[in-house]
Amino acid sequence: MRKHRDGVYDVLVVGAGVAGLYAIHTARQTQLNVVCLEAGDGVGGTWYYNRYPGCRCDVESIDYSYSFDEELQREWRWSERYATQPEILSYLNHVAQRFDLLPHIRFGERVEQARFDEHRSAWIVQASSGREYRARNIIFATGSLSTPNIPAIPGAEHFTGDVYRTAQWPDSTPSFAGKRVAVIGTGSSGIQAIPVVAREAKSLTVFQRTANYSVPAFNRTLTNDDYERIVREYPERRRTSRMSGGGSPHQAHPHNATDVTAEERRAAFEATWRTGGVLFSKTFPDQNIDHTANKYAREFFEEKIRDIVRDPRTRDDLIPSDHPIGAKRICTDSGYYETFNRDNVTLVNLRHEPIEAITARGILTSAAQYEFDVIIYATGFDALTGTLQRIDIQGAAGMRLGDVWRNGPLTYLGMQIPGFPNMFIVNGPGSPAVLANMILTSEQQVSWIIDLIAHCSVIGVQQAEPRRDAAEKWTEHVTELANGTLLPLANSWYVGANIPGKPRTFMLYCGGLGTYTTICDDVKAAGYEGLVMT
Ligand code: N01
Repeated sequence: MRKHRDGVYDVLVVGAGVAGLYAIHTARQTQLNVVCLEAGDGVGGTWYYNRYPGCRCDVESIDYSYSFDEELQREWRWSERYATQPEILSYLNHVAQRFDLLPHIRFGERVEQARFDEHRSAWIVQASSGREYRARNIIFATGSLSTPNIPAIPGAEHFTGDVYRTAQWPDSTPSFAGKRVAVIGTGSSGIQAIPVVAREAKSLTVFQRTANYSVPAFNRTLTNDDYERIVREYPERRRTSRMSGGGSPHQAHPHNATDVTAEERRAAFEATWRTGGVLFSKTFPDQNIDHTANKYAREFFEEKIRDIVRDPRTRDDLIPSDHPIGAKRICTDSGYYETFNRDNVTLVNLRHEPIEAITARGILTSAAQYEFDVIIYATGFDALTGTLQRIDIQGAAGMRLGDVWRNGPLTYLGMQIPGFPNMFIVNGPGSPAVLANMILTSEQQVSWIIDLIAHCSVIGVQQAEPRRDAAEKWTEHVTELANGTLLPLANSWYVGANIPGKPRTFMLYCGGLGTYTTICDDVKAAGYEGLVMT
């Protein structure tokens, strides 16, 4: 691989997931020399680590796929409407091979420190192997959800059975046959794993702290006819998706929920319910803004769940009462609520009986001692900032990222931070990230970043970083937009509420992918307004 004469890469990418792979490809296409450091032993990021049973994407496979190469788009055949983790991982491996990205990736190489050398205008990176890398630019493609949250439950280390974490699942799937299994956590991961584990285990006990909203996926296989139509519609589908709020072609109802009749409302909710999953949150334009509109959506949801779950107490426990629907990402399930009608499944409501400790034989709540052979933690992530804050990142004058972000993340366009020249984040705080289709957000942000790097190289700029006032203005804008919605009202990972001590701030840009793209394009067209280039 070609390096600069002085051993400094043009671009060092951290992470070989969806964004990292595209960053390698784009850098190469732009004649930049690039190296990627990946902590895991394979490509895929999220899809490499989250191998738990039932793991799927909640965005349709034909949308959750790269759009940058028409042949790839035409030739790759997704087998189901919502792809499984193994199928997505094999797709990402295919992409890495097809575009010859593997020679650029150093596997098993975790970045421990990244320090900016102002005199050389280069990042000096220390990796877990002890090797040092130097690069003019560093792109953290480390994912929004890549550092698992491991709750500090007293006595957890004393449990003598098997312990699994959905976010760090072993390569070979363990058998739960004949076993008494506990799952802690009912977010998207738990909700996907629970129905599958329940079918195999002798018994399954689900420990739920906060009831969540989940909508069935209505998953199905994709036929040849589907594919003929998809290939025909792809150009328009992609165009609409890129300019949409969520990065998929689905549009909300033309009127607000509060402006239509009860019959029209019901028909619209029924239609998006049948479309499946997280899309239910996009039924009406005012659903995530207006309490009354949100209440209508909650009532519709509640009715559906009451029709499914037979046991009255379990039914009551499963219905959320403490946050608006959609203020946490709506989960997408296959048979989640039906699972609680099985004789071998029990729900424990931790609001009534909190966990006090984990013991050698199981879980002790304030009401009972439960015995298990297996405990599965589906307890989420230190999202958006957690991974970056665990790396010793030092910008100009030794400024540490951990200090700059102590009271919450500060970014310009979610991609750059003042005081950290030539450093970029993909799908970080201040960007749409998980509020949209992350393959399209990755393509959009990586393209913008690589264009800027190429521009600097052409015009002889050594260092580019945002002005502090520009970053402050952007971050205030991100907060203001969120405050105009119901999104900050849940104790979600969007606001850092799942991590004790994390500053509470709504971290994502919720103005939609299309608007965000236009803003980024305008900044570029205005000669990278808001940046200081030296
Ligand atoms: O994590 P979560 P996740 N004691 O944070 C509970 C994406 N994703 O991995 O709500 C007891 O949502 C916690 O309870 P509470 C998607 O963006 C997508 O499931 O904090 N319980 C909660 O129930 C998603 O939003 C897909 O009260 C504890 C659960 O653990 C994001 O990843 C699939 C606890 C964590 O839920 C995160 O989802 C999977 C404790 N001490 C993930 N600590 C798809 O594409 C935490 N909990 C479908």
